[in-house]
Amino acid sequence: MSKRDEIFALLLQADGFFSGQELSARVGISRAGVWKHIKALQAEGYTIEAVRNRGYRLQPNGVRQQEIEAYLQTEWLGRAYRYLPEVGSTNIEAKNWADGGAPNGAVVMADLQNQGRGRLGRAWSSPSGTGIWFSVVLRPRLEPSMAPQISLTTAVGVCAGLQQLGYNAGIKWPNDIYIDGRKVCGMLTEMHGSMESVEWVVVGIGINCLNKELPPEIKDVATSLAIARPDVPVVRAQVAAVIFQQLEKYYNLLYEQGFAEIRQQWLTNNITLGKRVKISTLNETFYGQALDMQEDGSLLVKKEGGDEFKLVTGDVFFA
Ligand code: BTX
Repeated sequence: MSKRDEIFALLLQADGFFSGQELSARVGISRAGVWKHIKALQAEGYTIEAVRNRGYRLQPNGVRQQEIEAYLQTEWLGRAYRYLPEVGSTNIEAKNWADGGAPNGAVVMADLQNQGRGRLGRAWSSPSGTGIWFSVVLRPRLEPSMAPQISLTTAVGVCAGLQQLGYNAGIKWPNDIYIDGRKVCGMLTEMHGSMESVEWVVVGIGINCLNKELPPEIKDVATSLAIARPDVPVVRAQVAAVIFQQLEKYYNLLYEQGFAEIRQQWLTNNITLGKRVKISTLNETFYGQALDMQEDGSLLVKKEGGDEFKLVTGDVFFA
């Protein structure tokens, strides 16, 4: 544990103020050194009161490991955990960690991504102090052709977690999570392996939590938990831990029982089927009606005035 993590852990456990002198003695650095770390934690977005003769008092509102663990009930997902105050993209960090031997269920979490990525090279807005931006390393025993099942299972898990927390969440094919017709969460799944077997999958998940406002370019299509339900206080560490638990539950179900039950859950919670949609693939754009999500994860669409179309990759818009 770094000195900063030690200071953080002591402040987190303290019931009220913790004296600067005692922090300095317990961690084994000078009081000026303690102050330097307090400033750094404040710069990460933590509210830490500093009061003469009393010491420091922390308001835990972040996503460091100790905060997550206070809520975490999983067996394997999120038990190996790396927190980075700022990173380019957690998916890139997680892929590097996966290559270096990260265990199944390892999580990389950031407070801020300065190059958060969406699908097809798009950008994912990930400002500090607002969301949970994380990537999970999975080592499933699956054939590469079954990778879409991981993405759909992820959507089912995140949706279940948000519903458990009281949000009216639904899934837009394949794996965006919507509340009130707006996107609250996106996912980016990346895979590494041979033709026969998957070595690792990195699932990157971004959920807007505390944002009161969203950037102009997405504010009409996106939302956050705080915007969706201003009446519910949002604790990011709790949101993350609940979602970790639901993800673990549904990944276990996928591995133990196959895709059929996951598909049922997806169908129950989807907001896509039956709707008029605009489909955009690399080759064409057309309108139609979303009919079904099939056993292989594809979306069956009835083209307007035309045939049925099996969508494997592409974007779906409500039309
Ligand atoms: P996507 O390509 O489906 O969505 C990207 C599009 O969504 C953008 O073009 C923009 O219109 C909109 N958008 C951008 N930022 C947000 C936001 N914060 N909320 C709602 N809409 C937004 C979805 O790609 C996949 C996103 C995965 C993000 C996670 S965060 C952790 C991990 N690390 C990383 O770099 N990406 C993943």
